[in-house]
Amino acid sequence: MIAESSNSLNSDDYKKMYSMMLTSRLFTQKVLELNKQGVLKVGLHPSTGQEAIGIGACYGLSKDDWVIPSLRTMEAFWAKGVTVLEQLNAVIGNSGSISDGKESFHHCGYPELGIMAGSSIVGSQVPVAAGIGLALKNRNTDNIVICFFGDGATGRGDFHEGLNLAAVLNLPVIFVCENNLYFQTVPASVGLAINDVADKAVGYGMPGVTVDGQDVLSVYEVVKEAVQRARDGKGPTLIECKTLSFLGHYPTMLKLEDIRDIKENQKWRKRDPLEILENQGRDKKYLTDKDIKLITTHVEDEIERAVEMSQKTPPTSRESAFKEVYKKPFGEN
Ligand SMILES: Cc1ncc(C[n+]2csc(CCOP(=O)(O)OP(=O)(O)O)c2C)c(N)n1
Ligand SMILES: [Mg+2]
Repeated sequence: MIAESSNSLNSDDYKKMYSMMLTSRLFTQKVLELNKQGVLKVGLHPSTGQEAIGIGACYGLSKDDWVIPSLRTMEAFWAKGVTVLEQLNAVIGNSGSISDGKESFHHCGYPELGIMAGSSIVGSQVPVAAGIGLALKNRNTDNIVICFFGDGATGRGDFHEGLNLAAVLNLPVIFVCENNLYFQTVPASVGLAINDVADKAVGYGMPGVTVDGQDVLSVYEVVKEAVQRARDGKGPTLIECKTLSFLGHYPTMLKLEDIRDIKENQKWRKRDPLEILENQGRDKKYLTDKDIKLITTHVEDEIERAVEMSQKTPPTSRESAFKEVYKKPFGEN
């Protein structure tokens, strides 16, 4: 089933969603630029082209609802209230980072905002989400957890265990697959015997929905329905968002032209999630050209300020590497 966009959002919502999607787009651009200049030691797994998924899915969640991002779901952080400066400090790994520089921003957890730290092991967040769902259920809350992962993760045992457990125990979990048609360099068609990841849901006894991952309003509506189902005690849903990472897997390591079909890439770029929302906003008169200009200036300023402030933030100390870890420095008990 492909869902249609509906009308439950107002002009303010359109502006907020646009602003957060643009934050991802420009933040990524800035980090990659600083990395190229040698100012930043690391790059990132870009979500460019996929911005509608995390924003559409997380928009309107409370801080008591949980999310676990994939290595690409940058948008979940903005939607849950993390600032550009906090995320930039986390990319740099300086003392302003929530983990004191121990994690790249994809894997940072912000427990007070309901963000569970993800993991580098593809798919390992899926059974963790079932665990969070079980804890929420046992506490008799109506809170839910959204778990993001890529199409590649759906071939892992973790995926099977997590979905099976969530269905068997009727847990409040929404599984959101960012189906960007590739696992790193490998086309999904090589590792998946079916076209639609949502079809896997039937094997677990839960609803499976395919949605246009370029359309933030459609993603929002589909996830909202699944969230309500989970809050009502009706159990988990698998949602597949069709998309493409416009910049490929990790552009500072792997060149797009070496790993992707450029014609396919160009075709997808014509369905840019930001442009789609701009057009939807103009049609409804919720987002004017003046609004877009103002939002762009605001986001650019915020990123520039964050770059300046992060450069003034001290590096982590040697001692901090041994805080909150089991292993003590050599020579200590
Ligand atoms: C278990 C495991 N195998 C391999 C890797 C290396 N790796 C990192 S990202 C990635 C691709 C994952 O593809 P997908 O789940 O579709 O997510 P995408 O990167 O496309 O968003 C791979 C193979 C890993 N981190 N963990
Ligand atoms: Mg993928």
